[in-house]
Amino acid sequence: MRTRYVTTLDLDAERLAKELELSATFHYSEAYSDYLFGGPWKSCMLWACGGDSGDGVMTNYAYDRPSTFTGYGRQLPYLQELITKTADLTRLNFARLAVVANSVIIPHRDLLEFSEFPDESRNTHRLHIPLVTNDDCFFSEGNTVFQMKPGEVWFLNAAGIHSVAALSNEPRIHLIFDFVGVPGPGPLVKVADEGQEIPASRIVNRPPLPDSDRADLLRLADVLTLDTFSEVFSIVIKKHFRYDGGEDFAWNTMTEIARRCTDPAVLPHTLELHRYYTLERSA
Ligand code: YCP
Ligand code: CO
Repeated sequence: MRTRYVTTLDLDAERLAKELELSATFHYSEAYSDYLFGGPWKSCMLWACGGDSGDGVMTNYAYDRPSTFTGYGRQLPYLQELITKTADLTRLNFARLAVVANSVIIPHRDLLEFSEFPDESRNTHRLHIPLVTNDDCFFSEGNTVFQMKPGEVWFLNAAGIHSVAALSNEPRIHLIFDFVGVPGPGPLVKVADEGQEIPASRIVNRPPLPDSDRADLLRLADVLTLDTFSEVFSIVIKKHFRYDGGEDFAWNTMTEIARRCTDPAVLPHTLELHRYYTLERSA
């Protein structure tokens, strides 16, 4: 599924704020926080296979049972309405709230752990609706950095390498849908589909990374050890969102810094993480 903008929904600010306030009292899973440097990845299932809000680990749900609203989803009538009017519920496996602040996500591919799942239950299509966001939130797919605004509906290619930055303390709250990819009577979304590629107005035009900045980054080799790995990688990922360093900049640069550092454990660790986050990961 290619990344594309679908449409913009008119969010009811008042009803939304009320429900987000209530949802703040729910238990959020911190599963997948190992993908982040900075604040955790917090998620809360509103609709799930089997109906249990579960532990947030996408492979740990009852894929053999029908999906339905969870106990949390049932307490949020406005978000229920939003989910019901947006998605073809017959092919919707999950809808979750995801909250992140002050953090960057390692460039990664999702859905790798579902390779053994049967087609009828496998998550293949991912949709985002930002509910709360700000100018310091960025998404990247490959070497394209873009921003999604509140109420916009986007299909995101979760199987491609993507990354996120939420560079302030203000929480970024998205509603995230995962669908099965089997054919159905109609489209996966019930809202008017404008079917656009990433609109130019949403793309962040980053200046090319100056050579001197690249040299500065490579000198992080002087301080890179396993203990400082997160900090160094986080600096590299932040650079990717502000400057265009070319295709696969974050992983290439981190690997090059690891190659230059004195701790011999760092390079194999980097290569292993690269494999895990972008190539191969079993359930
Ligand atoms: C997902 N993507 O499939 C994960 C969540 C970050 C990476 C955390 O939802
Ligand atoms: Co992801």
